[in-house]
Amino acid sequence: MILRSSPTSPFGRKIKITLNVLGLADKVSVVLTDTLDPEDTIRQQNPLGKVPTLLLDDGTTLYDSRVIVEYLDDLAGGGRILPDGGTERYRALTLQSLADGIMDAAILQIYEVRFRTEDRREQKWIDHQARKVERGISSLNASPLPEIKAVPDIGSITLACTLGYLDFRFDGKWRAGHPNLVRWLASFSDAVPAFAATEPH
Ligand SMILES: N[C@@H](CCC(=O)N[C@@H](CS)C(=O)NCC(=O)O)C(=O)O
Repeated sequence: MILRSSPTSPFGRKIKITLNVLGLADKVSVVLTDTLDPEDTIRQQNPLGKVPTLLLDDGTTLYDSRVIVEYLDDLAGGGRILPDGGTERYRALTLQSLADGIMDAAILQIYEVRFRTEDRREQKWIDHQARKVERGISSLNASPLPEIKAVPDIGSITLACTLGYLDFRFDGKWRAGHPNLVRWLASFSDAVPAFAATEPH
């Protein structure tokens, strides 16, 4: 299988960590993708031109990260990082949705700066996205956080990737005033070596 991704993508990092904790890393080669390059073949593989995109050996293409995670969990036997059912499953999926949503809001702020010249930037839009990140981080810090395990569930993996992206692009400003999350991320990093191994660069 081929994973289209980039070293900075937090959504791609979700998949790299998933592959590692499920013991599937040797079944996938990562092919570097430049989503800004109109000549990059990613646009033929995924009309949205986004990473992560997974190309299966039979020619099937899977996206986005949530679909790829489901596929890989099934491939590994099922119920490994996506709990099979009940409260645990929906807690993990909802945490994935919240952490994905924070990533989306963070990425939109970066794209506003990347795609618009300074005089055309819309501060109200940037602030609107920044408030989503702040509310998400505060609510997570105030809630019970998932137990740390060597094979974490998809909620934990996504949360770690989101915090890692905020460290990478926003100088770790989220850390101030959110000690529970800071402690949680340090424990996650200790328990899951794939987190440090996939640090964005
Ligand atoms: N919902 C998607 C989001 C993926 C996404 O936003 N990827 C970014 C990189 S982190 C991307 O490819 N951006 C290029 C673009 O929007 O054109 C997922 O879960 O995979």
